[in-house]
Amino acid sequence: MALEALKEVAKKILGSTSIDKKFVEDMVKDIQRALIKADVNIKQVKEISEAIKKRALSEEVPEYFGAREHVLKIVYEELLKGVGEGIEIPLKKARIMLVGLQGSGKTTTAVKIAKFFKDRGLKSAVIAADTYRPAAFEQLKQLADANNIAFYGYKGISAVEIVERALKSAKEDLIVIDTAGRHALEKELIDEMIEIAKVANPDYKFLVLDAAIGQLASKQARAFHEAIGINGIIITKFDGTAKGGGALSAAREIGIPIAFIGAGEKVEDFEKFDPQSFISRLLGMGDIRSLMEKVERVAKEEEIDAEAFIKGSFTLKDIYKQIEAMNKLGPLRKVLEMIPMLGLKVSDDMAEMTQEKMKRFKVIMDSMTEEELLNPKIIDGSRIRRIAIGSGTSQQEVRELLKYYETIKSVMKKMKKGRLPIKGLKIDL
Ligand SMILES: Nc1nc2c(ncn2[C@@H]2O[C@H](COP(=O)(O)OP(=O)(O)O)[C@@H](O)[C@H]2O)c(=O)[nH]1
Ligand SMILES: [Mg+2]
Repeated sequence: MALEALKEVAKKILGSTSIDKKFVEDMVKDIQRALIKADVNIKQVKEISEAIKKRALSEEVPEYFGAREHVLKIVYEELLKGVGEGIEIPLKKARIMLVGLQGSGKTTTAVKIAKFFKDRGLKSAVIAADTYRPAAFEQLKQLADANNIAFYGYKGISAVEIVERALKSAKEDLIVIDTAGRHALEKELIDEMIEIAKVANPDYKFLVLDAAIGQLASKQARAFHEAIGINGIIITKFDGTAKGGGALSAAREIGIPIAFIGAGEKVEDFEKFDPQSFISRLLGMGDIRSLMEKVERVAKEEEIDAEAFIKGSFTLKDIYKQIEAMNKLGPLRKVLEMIPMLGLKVSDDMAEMTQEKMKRFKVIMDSMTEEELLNPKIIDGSRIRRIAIGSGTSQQEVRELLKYYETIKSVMKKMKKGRLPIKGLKIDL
């Protein structure tokens, strides 16, 4: 998938040695290439990349971020603007009507939606209102049965009559109406959609769009919207195409939210569209925003002394604070994904550090004297033995902690010349 290239962009940002004009320009070009390849519409590519460039070159880096984090945040925010809103569907009684061209994925999606809400506690059902395709009835019934979803379908009557009859007997909370498509949006199809919508009075009319159509998504969505008025888009087959950006940008362009994304043939390959986590994942990171907020908050709380690093008087006490800060940040893996140096540069050694290990280190440091914490150089063999016994750990573990300290210290030294990645939090953790 072309958008995958954005992960590389994020990696480059976090791994960069300095964020200067040249870096920003190259980065913006990379982003443009990725978006264009993904079929995002050109106007939006321009808007997004210009906004990123402008902000990255002009904005002052906020106190609690380093330049890299700041630029990454800008990229994230501008991409987020580019996809627009999601849609919140409350867990209560609702009727959802699906429309879309033949083969776009309506029938599969009908069951995916029904299952999605069933998994969240609603009773759900599907209605087979496609009388156009001969096997449509069986296809939906089989899928519904396989997933324990109530199925309503009747043979020998019109689609409108099917919906009318089904709705009379269906008592489920969440009802999804699967309709027929055509190869193109023709009058007959439009008339039928309008008639069905009249008798069904759906709370949601969702257009099912095949991601593979790329830039054509915009024209198609517009046409359906004009014909019957849709209030959400479901993008399907996001797994199989490099062109998914086309459908994403179509939704934004027309101003219709994206409700769900289907990324596979299986019923489980389906998720509610959440712009923030979607973009975070495109950039290959956990939930960036919430993590950044946390980092900011913890940085403020801990007030780790930035001066100490600059002067190079980095002691075990800083490691101690670092570990405390880290505990507040939550799952280590997530933090490491986010934080540049540790995650990417210093890398594996530290990445492999488990939370458990951090706890052990803390215990070890609790058995050290103030003098040892402030001046780790004095910790010789006999002190190591004493500390190990006192903390109920092993000498090897104490040595490990000292080695960890040395590693971080040397990274800090190298960094002194550059900037501190996250001011305040310093070691970045
Ligand atoms: N890879 C992939 N295939 C899908 C997805 N959604 C639907 N399909 C496949 O697309 C084809 C057409 O789907 P169908 O639901 O029959 O489309 P309809 O004609 O609009 O009802 C089927 O082979 C589905 O298995 C998806 O998200 N990913
Ligand atoms: Mg179908």
